[in-house]
Amino acid sequence: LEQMQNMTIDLNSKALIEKAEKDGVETMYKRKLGYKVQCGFGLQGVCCRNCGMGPCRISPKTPRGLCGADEHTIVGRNYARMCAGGTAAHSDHARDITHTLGLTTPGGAYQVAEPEKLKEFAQFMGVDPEGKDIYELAHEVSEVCLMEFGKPHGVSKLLARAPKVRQDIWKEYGIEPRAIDREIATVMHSTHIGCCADIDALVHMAFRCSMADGWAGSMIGTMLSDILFGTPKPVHTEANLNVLDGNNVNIILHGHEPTLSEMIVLASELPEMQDLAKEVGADGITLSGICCTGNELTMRHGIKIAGDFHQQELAIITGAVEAMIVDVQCIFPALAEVATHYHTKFITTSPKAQITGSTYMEFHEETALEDAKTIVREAILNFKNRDASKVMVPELKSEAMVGYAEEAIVGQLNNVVNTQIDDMNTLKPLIDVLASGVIRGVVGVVGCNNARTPSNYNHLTIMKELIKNDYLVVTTGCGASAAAKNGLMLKENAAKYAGKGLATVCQLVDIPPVIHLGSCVDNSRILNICSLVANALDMDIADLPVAGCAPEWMSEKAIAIGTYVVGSGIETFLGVMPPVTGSSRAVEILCGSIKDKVGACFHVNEDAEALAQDIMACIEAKRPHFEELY
Ligand code: NFS
Repeated sequence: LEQMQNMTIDLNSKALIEKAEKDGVETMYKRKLGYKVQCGFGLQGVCCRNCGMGPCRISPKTPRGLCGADEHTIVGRNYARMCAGGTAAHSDHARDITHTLGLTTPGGAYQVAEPEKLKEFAQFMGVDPEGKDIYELAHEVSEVCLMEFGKPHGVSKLLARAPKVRQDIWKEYGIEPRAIDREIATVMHSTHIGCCADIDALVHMAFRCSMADGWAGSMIGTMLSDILFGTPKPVHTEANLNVLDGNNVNIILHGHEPTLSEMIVLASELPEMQDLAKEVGADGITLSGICCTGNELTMRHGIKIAGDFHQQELAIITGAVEAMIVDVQCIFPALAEVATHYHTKFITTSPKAQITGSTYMEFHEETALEDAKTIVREAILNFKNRDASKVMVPELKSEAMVGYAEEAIVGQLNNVVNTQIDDMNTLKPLIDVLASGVIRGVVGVVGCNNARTPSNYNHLTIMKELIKNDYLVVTTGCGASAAAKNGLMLKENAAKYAGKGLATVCQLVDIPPVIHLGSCVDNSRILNICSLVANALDMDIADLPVAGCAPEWMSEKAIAIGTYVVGSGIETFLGVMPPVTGSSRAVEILCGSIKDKVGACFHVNEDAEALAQDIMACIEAKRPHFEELY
C-alpha cells in the first residue's frame, strides 16, 4: 500500500488508493507494481513492429533489423509516428469542432457565441464577412477550415500569425505544414517498411507533421471553440475530488471535446433535469471535469475540476459518482472494470472511443441536446443505486482562478498602474515587466501525469521553483489541474509562493502566479501570445525569454506538442525521457543540432529540481540578447 501511495503526492489520491485496496479494486497504481521492469527496447525506441518479419529489436548482437534498418532509422520512425498520432488526435478533435460550427443555427443547440471573433477570424482566413448573416459566415468559415485538413495545395493559412522571420525559418527548413491529414499520411507512408531510412529526414518529417498540429489543427480547435462556446474569462473554481457533493447527483465529464460537454452542461441546467434530481432524492446536480474536458468547462463556466489523468479511476472509487461520461482521449479502459465495483455508470459516447464494458450512448452533434438529455437522465436515475456504505469523498480541494485566454491576459495586464496606454489591446505592460526583468521570463509548464514519476510531483516542484524566482508560469492540460489543486492559481497565494517581482505584478495586475490557459489544444494560445509579443517587438519568437516544459508528459499528443513548440523556436524541457535514447544520432539532433534549423531544441532531465534550474539558466542566457533587441 505504501509503495502505491508513494506514487502520488496528492493526499486525496493516497486516501483513495487505500480505499481501492479495501474495496478490492485494481488501479493504475496497483498495475504499476506489476511492471517493475519495463521493456528496455521499448524505452529506448529500438523495437520495430512496422512489418510482419519483425518485431526486430536492436542490441549489440543484432545491430540491424531484418530489412537492415539500424537504430537511427527505427528510433526516427517511432518518433515520427508518435508525432503523427498526437497530431491526429488534436486535429480530429478540431475537425469535429469545425463540423459543429457548420451546424450552428440561431436559437439552436449550437450557436455563435462570439460574432466579432468570428468576423475577425473569417477575414484572416480570407472570407469577407461584409454584409453576411453571422450564421452564413459561420458556415462558410467552417468550410474554409475543413479545407485546412485536406486541401490539395498550399500550406497552413495559420502560419501567417507568426512573425515574418519565423515564417522564413520554416520555409528555409521546409517544415511549413501542408494539409493536416496529408502530413499525418506522409509520416505513416514514410515510416512504412522499406521507405524512409534517414534519421535527419525522419526528424524533419516529424517536425512538419507536428507543425500541422500546433499551427493548424490545435489552433483551429481553440479558435472555433471560442467562437462557438465563448472566449474564456477569468472565473473562480475549485479543484480536487472533494468537489464531488455527497448530497447531489455527481456527473463527471472526462475526455476532450467541448461539443459533448457543453451540451451536458446545458441539459443538466434545464428545470426538468433539476426537478428529476430532486425527485430521486438528491439536492441537485454537480458537474465536474477530468482531463481536458474539465479544463474547457472550468475555463468557460467555472465548473469544478474533479481531478487529473491519474485520478480518473479514483474518482469512481469515491463511490459517489452516478456517471462518468467520456468522449475521446486519455480515458483508461480500466474504468469499465472499476465501475463494476460501484453503482457508477461509465458512459462512452463517441464511435471513435468505444470501450468494452461501458454503457455506450452515442452522441451526435445533429441531435446534441436530445442526446445530452438522455445521458443526463440516465445519470440522475442512477442516484437511487448509490450505496452509502461505499461512499468516501476525500477531504481536500483548493480554490483557483481559471480561464485566462489571450484576451484576458492582455486585458488584465492593461490594469497595470502607471503605464500609458492608449490602445486597449496594447501588450506594453507585459513587455515592460519582462524587459525590465521584474518578471524574468514566462514558462509554459504543461502536459500529463506519467506513472514514471510520482503523480504531480514534477509539475509542482517545477512550478513552485519557477514562480519563487520570478518566472511567470502559464499552464494547460493536466499540469493546470495540478496547479489548481494546490493553490497556485490564486492571487492571494502569490505572496506565499512567488518571488517579490512576480508577487508584485500579481497584485497589481490581479493575476495568479500560475495562469490557467486551458486544455492541451489551447497550447495554441501560447503560440498566439508569443507571436503577438514577438510581432509587437519586431522580434522572432526565439528571441523571447520564454520556455516550454512538460514535466510529466506521457501521450503522443504531448510529443507532438513538444515538437511544434521546439519548431516554433521555444526551448522545450522534458521531465521524462522520450523513447529515443537508442539512437545517439536522434538524441544529438533533437537535443542539439535541430537548434541550428529552428532556433530551439529539447532538453531532458528526469530530476525535477535540476530541470527547473536548467529552464531558468536557459532563459537567463537569453535575456541579454532580448534586452539588447528591446
Ligand atoms: Ni493533454 Fe488532455 Fe492530460 Fe496529457 Fe491527456 S488530458 S490533451 S494528453 S493526460 S495533459
